[in-house]
Amino acid sequence: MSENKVILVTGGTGLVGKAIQQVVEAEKRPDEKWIFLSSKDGDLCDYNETKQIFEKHHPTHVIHLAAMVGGLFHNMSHNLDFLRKNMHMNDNILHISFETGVVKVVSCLSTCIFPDKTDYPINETMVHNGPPHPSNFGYSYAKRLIDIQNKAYHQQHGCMFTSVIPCNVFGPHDNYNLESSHVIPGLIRKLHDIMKTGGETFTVMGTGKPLRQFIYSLDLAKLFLWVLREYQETEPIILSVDEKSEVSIKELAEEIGKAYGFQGKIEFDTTKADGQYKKTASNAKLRKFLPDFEFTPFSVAIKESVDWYKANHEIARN
Ligand code: NAP
Ligand code: GFB
Repeated sequence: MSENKVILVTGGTGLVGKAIQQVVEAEKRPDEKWIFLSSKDGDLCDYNETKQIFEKHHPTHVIHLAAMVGGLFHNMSHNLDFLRKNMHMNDNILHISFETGVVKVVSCLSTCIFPDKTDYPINETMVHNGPPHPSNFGYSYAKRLIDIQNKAYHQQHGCMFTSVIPCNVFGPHDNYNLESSHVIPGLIRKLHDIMKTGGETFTVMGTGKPLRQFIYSLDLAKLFLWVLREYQETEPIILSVDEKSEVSIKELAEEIGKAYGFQGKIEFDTTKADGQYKKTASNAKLRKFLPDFEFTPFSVAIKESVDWYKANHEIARN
C-alpha cells in the first residue's frame, strides 16, 4: 500500500477492533487514515445506514470485523439471530464496498466454523467440507458465506475481497457479559468476582477437557495489518497460534487462577456443555509468509488480560 489510504474498520470498538486501534496508533503511518466504527455510527444490518457511512468516509480499504459474536452458550441459544444478523451485515459491507469501489476488503471468519467431523489439523481448504458443529451452525454458515461471496465478487467483478480465519481471540476490551461472553473473559469476570468476595471455589463450566488455541488480540492485530497491506489472495488465511500451543479449558482455568493469585479450589460443572472438543488449526500457510512471527507467551497474555480487567472492570462490557 503506497498512496494515501482511508481504512474503515467495522466493529472497531470490539475486542479485535480495539487491538488494531492500539497497534496503528503506535505506528502512526502518515499515509493511512483510520476510522473505527461502533454500532452507534450505524446499524450495519441496514443497507441505507451502511451506505451513509461509506458516503461519509469514502474508504479505500475495509477491515470488516462487525458481527454478532458470542461464546458457545450464546450461540447454542441464538443460532437464528447469529445467522441472520451476520448475513445482513456481511452482505451490506461487501456489496457497498463493491458499489463504492473499495480497493480491498478483509473480512473475518473463525476456526469454529470448520466441519465438525474432520481430519486434524484443519487447514484453509477444509472450510466447506461438511456441516459445522451443531452448537453454532447459524454463525458458521453466515461466516462461510463470506468466503463464497468473496469468490463471487472476485470472479464477476475482480474485487480483492479476502478473509482471515482467527482461532479463539482474547485480550483487553473483551466482552465480559456472562450471557454472551467467550470462555476467557467469562472466567476472568467470574474469578474477579470470587476474589472480591473472598470465595474459595472457582467453578468452570463443562468437563475442562476441550482443547483450544487462543490468540492474544494484540498479536492478531499485527497479523491483520499484514494481511491488509501485503496478502494478495482471495483465499482465506488462518491466523492462529501454533498447534503445540493448544491448551485444555482446565489448563486455561489454572492459568487464569495463577494470574489472580487464586489459592482456592477449581471445580468443573459437568452439567454444562463442552461444545466442540477440539478445532485444531494449522498456521502453516501463515508461517510460509511470516516464519519468524512471535506470538506473545500465553501466560504473559493472560496476565495482561487479567490486569486490564482488574484495572478497567467498571468500564468494561460486563
Ligand atoms: P466484539 O468484541 O463482540 O465486537 C463486535 C463489534 O461489532 C463491536 O464493535 C460492535 O459494535 C459491532 N457490531 C455488532 N453488531 C453491529 C451492528 N448491527 N452494526 C454495527 N456494528 C455492530 O467482537 P470481536 O471478538 O472483536 O470479533 C471481531 C470479529 O472477529 C468478528 O467478525 C468475529 O466473528 C471474529 N472472530 C472473533 C473471535 C473471538 O474469539 N472473539 C474468534 C474468531 C473470529 P458495538 O460495540 O457498538 O456493539
Ligand atoms: O469461548 P467459548 O464459549 O466458545 O468456549 P467455543 C467454550 C468452552 O469453554 C466450552 C467452556 O468447553 C465451555 O464448557 N467454559 C467453561 C466456558 N467455563 C465457561 C464460561 O464461563 N463461559 C464460556 N463461554 N465457556 C465459540 C463459538 O466456540 O468459539 C463461537 O461458539 C466463536 O461461534 C468462538 O466462533 C470463537 O470456543 O466453544
